[in-house]
Amino acid sequence: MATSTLFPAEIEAWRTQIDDALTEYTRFDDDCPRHLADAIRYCLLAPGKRFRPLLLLTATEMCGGSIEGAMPAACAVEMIHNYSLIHDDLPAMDNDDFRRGRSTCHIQFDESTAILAGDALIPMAFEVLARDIRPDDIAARCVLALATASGPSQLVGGQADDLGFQFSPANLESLERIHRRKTGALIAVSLEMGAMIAGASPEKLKSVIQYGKHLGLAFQIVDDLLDLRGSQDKMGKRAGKDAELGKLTYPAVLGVEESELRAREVAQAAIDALQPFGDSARPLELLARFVIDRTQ
Ligand code: GRG
Repeated sequence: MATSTLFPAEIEAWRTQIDDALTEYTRFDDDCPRHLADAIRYCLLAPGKRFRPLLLLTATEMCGGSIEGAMPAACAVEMIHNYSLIHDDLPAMDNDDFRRGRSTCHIQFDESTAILAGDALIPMAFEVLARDIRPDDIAARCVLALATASGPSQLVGGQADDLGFQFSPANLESLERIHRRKTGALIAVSLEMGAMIAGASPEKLKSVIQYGKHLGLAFQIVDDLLDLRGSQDKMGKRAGKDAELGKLTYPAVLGVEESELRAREVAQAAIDALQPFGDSARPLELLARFVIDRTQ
């Protein structure tokens, strides 16, 4: 699964730093059982796009903050994202055997280890924020924002509705409500934390959150389109799973062409939300275009 050409070069360079920081955060003490540590590293260090941490660091830089200071939050959001992928792949949920170009956690290890690896990543994320983000009041704001975005009304609620709506009649409103929470919340909070850590003004904070909400939706529309016609080799996960599972998707509701149009429209709305940044909005504009044009 190739991940190296997805982002502009200057943003791409942060990927190695993110991977190094994640590696540091997965040096466990002797009380963490070996097979659990192996499962956590197997998933967290697998070649994902690191899209959420890259968004977070981009927001930090655009708001004048330090990349080093924001790195713990970039790792925390990737930990929550990874727990959600591990649990989503379980037989009780999407029952997937392939992700990021390799066997899913429960196939490579076993189901109970996969559940526990996902479980462990949740407190790890909050530990990293509480301990390594400075000053303490910003750490507390990050903890609250990430807990809210990954909680029962956002990430987990979106996932619950997504499972509940399988084989339901297609309806655009339900679909967008699911994806705003299941995909959009974590993307928006990545930008929010990145801006908060940089001490962004309320106006800029509002602007990146708005951008994140639109971008999350665009990301999901493209994800649905890729699932429909993407290649397993490029995506590193099985294509065609949504239809197999009877999932409510954009192409199922709007058709392919209308979904493509909607993705472009929503990505443009994301870019428009960046007005308070003027010319310095360029990096997030580029990321919005990458989301639309991505093939993995
Ligand atoms: C189990 C609480 C819980 C939530 C699961 C992650 C998820 C929610 C579902 C997976 C299926 C899906 C289509 C989710 C939408 C979000 C999404 C597109 C996830 C994949 O993110 P990428 O493409 O993955 O950024 P990589 O592997 O590159 O990090």
